[in-house]
Amino acid sequence: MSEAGGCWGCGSPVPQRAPWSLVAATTAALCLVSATSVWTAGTAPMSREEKQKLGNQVLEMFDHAYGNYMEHAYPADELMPLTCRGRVRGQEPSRGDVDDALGKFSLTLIDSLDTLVVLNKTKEFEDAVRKVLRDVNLDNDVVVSVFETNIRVLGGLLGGHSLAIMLKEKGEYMQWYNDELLQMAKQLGYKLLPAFNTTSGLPYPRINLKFGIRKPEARTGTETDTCTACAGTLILEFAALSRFTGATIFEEYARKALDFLWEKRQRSSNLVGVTINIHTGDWVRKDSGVGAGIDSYYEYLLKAYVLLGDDSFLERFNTHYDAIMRYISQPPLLLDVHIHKPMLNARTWMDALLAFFPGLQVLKGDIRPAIETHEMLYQVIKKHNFLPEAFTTDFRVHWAQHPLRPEFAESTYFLYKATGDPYYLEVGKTLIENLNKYARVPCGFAAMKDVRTGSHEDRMDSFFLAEMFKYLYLLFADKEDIIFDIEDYIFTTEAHLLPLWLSTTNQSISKKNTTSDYTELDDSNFDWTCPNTQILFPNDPLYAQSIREPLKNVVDKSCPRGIIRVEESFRSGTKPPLRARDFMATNPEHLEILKKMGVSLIHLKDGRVQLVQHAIQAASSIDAEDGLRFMQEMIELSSQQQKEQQLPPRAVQIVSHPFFGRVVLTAGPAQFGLDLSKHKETRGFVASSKPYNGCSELTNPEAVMGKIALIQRGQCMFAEKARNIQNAGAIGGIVIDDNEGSSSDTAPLFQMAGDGKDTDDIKIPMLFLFSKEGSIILDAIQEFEEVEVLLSDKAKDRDPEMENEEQSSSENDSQNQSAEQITSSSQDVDLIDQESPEESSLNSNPESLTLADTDSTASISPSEQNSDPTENHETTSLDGECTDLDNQLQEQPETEEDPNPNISWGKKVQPIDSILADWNEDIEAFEMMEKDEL
Ligand code: DMJ
Repeated sequence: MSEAGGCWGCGSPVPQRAPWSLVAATTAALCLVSATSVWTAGTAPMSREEKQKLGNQVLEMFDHAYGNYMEHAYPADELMPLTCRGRVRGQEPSRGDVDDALGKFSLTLIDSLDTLVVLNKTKEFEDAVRKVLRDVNLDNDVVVSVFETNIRVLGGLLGGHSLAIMLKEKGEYMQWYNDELLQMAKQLGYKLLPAFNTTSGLPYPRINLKFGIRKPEARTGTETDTCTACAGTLILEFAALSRFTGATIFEEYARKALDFLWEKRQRSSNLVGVTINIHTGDWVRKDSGVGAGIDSYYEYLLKAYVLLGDDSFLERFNTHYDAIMRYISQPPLLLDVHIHKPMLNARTWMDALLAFFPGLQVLKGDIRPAIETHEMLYQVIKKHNFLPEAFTTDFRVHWAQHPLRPEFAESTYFLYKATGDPYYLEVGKTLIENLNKYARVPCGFAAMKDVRTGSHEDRMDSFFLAEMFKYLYLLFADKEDIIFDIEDYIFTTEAHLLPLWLSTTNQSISKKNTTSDYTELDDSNFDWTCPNTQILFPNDPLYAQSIREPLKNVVDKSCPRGIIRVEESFRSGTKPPLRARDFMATNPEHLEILKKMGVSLIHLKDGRVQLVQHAIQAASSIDAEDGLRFMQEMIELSSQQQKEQQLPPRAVQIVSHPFFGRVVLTAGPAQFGLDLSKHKETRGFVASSKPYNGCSELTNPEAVMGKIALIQRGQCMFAEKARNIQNAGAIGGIVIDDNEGSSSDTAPLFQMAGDGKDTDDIKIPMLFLFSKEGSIILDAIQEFEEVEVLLSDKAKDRDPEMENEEQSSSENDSQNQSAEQITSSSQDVDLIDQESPEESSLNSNPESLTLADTDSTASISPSEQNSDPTENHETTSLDGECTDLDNQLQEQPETEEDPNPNISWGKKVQPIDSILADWNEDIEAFEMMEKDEL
């Protein structure tokens, strides 16, 4: 999908309903082909040399990631780039669901197979295929995610097979190849099939590779729920497997699961929820977006149409797309809503996975919203260097990790192909720079633990190699840079390549088992055409730029449109008489109002205050409603306060050779000592204190004088340790956890509390590292006498002097050396297994306010939901700052109709029973969202 690949789903220049299989490549070429050549203004065009330079940089980065994986991790599933070793499941502390991708099947190697060919590394591909055939065992007693195994391993094997046969046909490479990867894929396909043994046909989320589902040894099969994407992202791989092998069962099973999801869509909104019960088909989580949990379900509907030429998939996709654009899309935002009440936002934040959506919109041919959302995401990236896992509608960080996800690069690639706007090449260049600057470590690329501090996680996911390098390389590549025609293939969600000729092969199962329930839809619902880009771009080469321009300051001057819907419910004349932020528990007038609203106030023994609302005790139904709204406000205020009270993590950055600032460790702050967020960072060499626990006067003051002392956690209070090292002349301290194997990857970070006494005497900065992060420093000391670190609130740019020093040493030398250095085994730090007394002082803040929701916990009330766009605008303008976005938003004519005419969104008073019923549903969804994990 390179030159014009942005428009696979479009049919404009061909007769409607032409069989896709016959027209895919030509249609795509006609759709967007001339965009690059007509560019005359806006971002300056990038020269061929510059593009080649960037392409070569991507190749070098891939070598760094892949080379280190092969050298230090293979045959393990993934590389741990900070400790420079393989991640073997069972040998590392469990990370929960994330580990379900690891099946002891050399995941990263399989996921990288077709990337090697795209990057023109044919010899390495040949070698990698031989390794897979020789070493990989698919019969391990390990429980894996069906979804991840399908997209990464089955997809990886099929992508590898697709390119292996292409190469074989060319006559130079892979002449020995005899469909061995396909045989492995088939074996794996059969291993996944028992997961579909449910009445619904939706697969279980997990399966044991050796024992399947049911057997007691399987340790799985009791799950009741799965995510929509998990059940709806199988058709490309399963259909390809069927069509390559002639074994129809795979395509049949995947179609059946898709049919079931389609049947279960919420009929009035045409949306699907995030999780579904695999036995009953009931929606478990009724919130709906285009990101985590749903994303690739939509992607696969459109791509299944492209690959299989089956109209029903396009019809389904278009029906959902219409609903997405009606309810979820609030350009440039994409905000989750409730499937039953699609005018009601379910969240005030977005997750990073939705960054694939602009790419999918390009594929569909809807360029304008794709440009808008992509630009908004780029503004977020410019602010934080990477896209945080979740960010709020006013663009604050919600979840600070970034596991090197490729979705934004994917959308950038498709937008470039669609528009030919060199702006997107510049975007790609920024992505490359940020990866090298902030994520590159001596032994690969490390995920960001916290984009705010720049700290790392010991993790390099296989999708980084499967997707990121492919999209970045293709972005800068010209046709002649790739050894095959990429337009003959479609990308799976993991960016594996499947040949489009599969659409005409073994089609026998195409229509079997597929429902034909489209009677309520007519042709006008189906968008068979793309915008005619031949007209669009030549006439206005600044088209994309003109769409981006109003969004340039969207992040800096943010207008949190997503919460307007919530806000307006309070502004539509029905806000509670007392606002949560004004409430004072000592004000008798306020207490009187609370009483009227049925809210009682309980003083807890520990000094906290609890609010409980019994709607039944309110003076009237309107007061009860006010009370519920007050509770809702209070919950939001309280959670905001709690967030503000949490000190953000800090960073320990190793700046001496060979790290040169590249390894950044997540550290916990202290409630005492120098506040690193207010002061300049502290830089110094490290030295272990004696005694190592730092609980008494140090016996080695000469060793720690002027240095940053390392101290082990336990046996006395954190503040006591700080005083002892300070007295010995240390300029800072790092407390290292005494729980062997603990890591900030798996344990929540905390603040080191004081000792309940005045700690003003402690002047030096103190940070806390979990054992794994601490051992990286301890290992470094073993290897080098001098290890210098920087304690700060945010990783600092690498020292230019260090950069020069680093550059001057030969790259190979430096890499090999550093790899050796950090692979050395963990130092035995003589751990003492004793409860740490300091933990007792880590309790909750007694001043904080908690809310009980025994009778009612307020959530967003639907009764005041107002869909009037002018009302939206009024609210927005009151915020004062929302100039650019505001104008942009005004320009969007809102044509949506009330999907459910039985609900009066503007009605002021709703019967209390119905309010409570609504709320119960919302609370349920809200609680689910709280548990939400990407
Ligand atoms: C990839 O494994 C796939 O793209 C999947 O669909 C969801 N996202 C991850 C990478 O972020």
